[in-house]
Amino acid sequence: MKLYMTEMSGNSFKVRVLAAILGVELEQVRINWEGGEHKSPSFLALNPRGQVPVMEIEDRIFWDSTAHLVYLARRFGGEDWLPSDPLDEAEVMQWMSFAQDEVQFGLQWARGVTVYDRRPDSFAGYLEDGRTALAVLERQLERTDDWLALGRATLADIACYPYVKRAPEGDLPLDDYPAVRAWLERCEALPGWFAMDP
Ligand SMILES: N[C@@H](CCC(=O)N[C@@H](CS)C(=O)NCC(=O)O)C(=O)O
Repeated sequence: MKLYMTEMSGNSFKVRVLAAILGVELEQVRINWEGGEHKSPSFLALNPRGQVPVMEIEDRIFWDSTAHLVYLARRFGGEDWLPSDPLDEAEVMQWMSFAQDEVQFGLQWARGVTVYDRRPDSFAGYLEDGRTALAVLERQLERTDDWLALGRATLADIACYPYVKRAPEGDLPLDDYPAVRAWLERCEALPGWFAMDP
C-alpha cells in the first residue's frame, strides 16, 4: 500500500497515524508540495482534486482521507475503529462527516488563510464555521467526558483530530474549549500515536 502525502498535511496525518496504531506498513511517498506536484498532470491523473492524501491499494487508486480510514479500519481493525453494527457505524460516520464539513471548511480553511494566504476574502466565514466546529465538539466532549463516539476511540476521533489540534494557527485559539483540549491529549496518549508535524 502506497500513500502519497506530505508531513504538513493533516489529512495525510489521519491515515498515517491510524496505520501506525494498527501496525500496518504503508509506503509513504512524499510529494513535492512546494514545487506544486499535487497540481501536475501526473498527480491529477491520480486525484483530479489535486490534493493529498492519495492511496494506492492493490493497483487501485483512492483519494480522500475518509476512504483511506474506512479501508484501513475495515481491513485491519476488526470491529475496533469502525464497527459493523449499523447504529454504531452510523454514530462514527456522523463524526467523520463532521470532520469533512465544519472541521475542514472552518478550522482547516481558516488556517489555509493564515498559513498559506489561500482565499483570504472568505476568512470571516471560515472563522464562523470553525467556531461552530469547536462549540459542537466541546459540547459533545463535555457530555461524554472521553471520546466523540461509542465511549471509545474510533475513526471519529482520528478524523477530527488534526485540524482541531492546529486550530490556533488559524486564529481559533482553544482557550475556551477545555474539554476539546483534554480530548486532544487523550488522542495523543493512544498506543502507536506519534506527534503530528507542527
Ligand atoms: N477531504 C479531503 C481534503 C484533502 C485536503 O484538503 N488536502 C490538502 C492537504 S491537507 C491539499 O492537498 N490541499 C491542496 C489543495 O486543495 O489545493 C481529504 O480528507 O483527504
